[in-house]
Amino acid sequence: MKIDAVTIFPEYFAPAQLSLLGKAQNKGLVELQVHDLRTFTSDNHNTVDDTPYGGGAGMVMLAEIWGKALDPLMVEDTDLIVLTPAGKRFSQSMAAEFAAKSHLIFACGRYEGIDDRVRQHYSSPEYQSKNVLVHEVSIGDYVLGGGEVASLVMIEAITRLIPGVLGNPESLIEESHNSDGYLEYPNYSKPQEWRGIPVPEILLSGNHAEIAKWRALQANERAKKNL
Ligand code: 6GU
Repeated sequence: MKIDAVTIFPEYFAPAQLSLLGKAQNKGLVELQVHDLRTFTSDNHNTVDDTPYGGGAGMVMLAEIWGKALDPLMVEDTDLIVLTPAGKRFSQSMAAEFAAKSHLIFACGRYEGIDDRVRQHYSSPEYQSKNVLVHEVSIGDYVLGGGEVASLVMIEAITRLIPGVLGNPESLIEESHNSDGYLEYPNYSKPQEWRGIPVPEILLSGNHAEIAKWRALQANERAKKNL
C-alpha cells in the first residue's frame, strides 16, 4: 500500500518509523511518503492560510496551495482522506475497508480547516472516473490541533490489517470474534499470583469450552460497565 501524508508539520510522522509500521515499511508492505505543504507555497512567508470569507474566527487553509500539493498525487485508484473533526467517525470497519485499498492520501488540516473547494474539486466526475474517492474523517468527539495525530491513529489501525504486517496473524483471527475488532475479556499472564491477586482458577483448568464461556461472560460484564 502506498500512503501519502500532506502536512505543515512533517515531523509529526516520525513515530511511523517505529514498531510494526516501521517494519512494514522495511518489508515493502507499506510505502509512506510525507510531504511538507509549505514547499508548495511561492511567497516569501510561505503562507498556507488566510481569513475566511463571510468572517468569523480563525484561518482557512488555501485551496491554491492544497491543489498544488495534491494534483501530482491524485493518480488512478486513490482514496483521499481529509482529516476534520466534522468528518465521519473512524471505526474498525472503516479501517478494514481502507486496508484493502492501494493508495491513501492523508490531508492534514490545521486552523479552521481547508477551503471546501478542495474537497469539491477532487469529488468531481473527472476524478470519479479515475476511481478517486474523497472521505472526510474524524477519529472521535473531541477537537485536536490538526489532522496529523488523527492520521497516525488511522495509519496504525489500517496498516496492521494488511496481510504480512502483523508478526502473528492469529491475533487478528482472535480479534475477529468481536465485530469491533478488539479483545473484550480481561487477560492474565505470569505469575499465577501478583500482590495477593490470583489468576482466575478457570484459566488454569485447561478446559477450553469453559474458558470460552467464562470469557464471554466477562466480556459482557465489561461492556455493560463501559457503556
Ligand atoms: Cl481528524 N482533526 C481534528 N483537528 N480534530 C479531530 C479529528 C481530526 N478527529 C477528532 N478530533
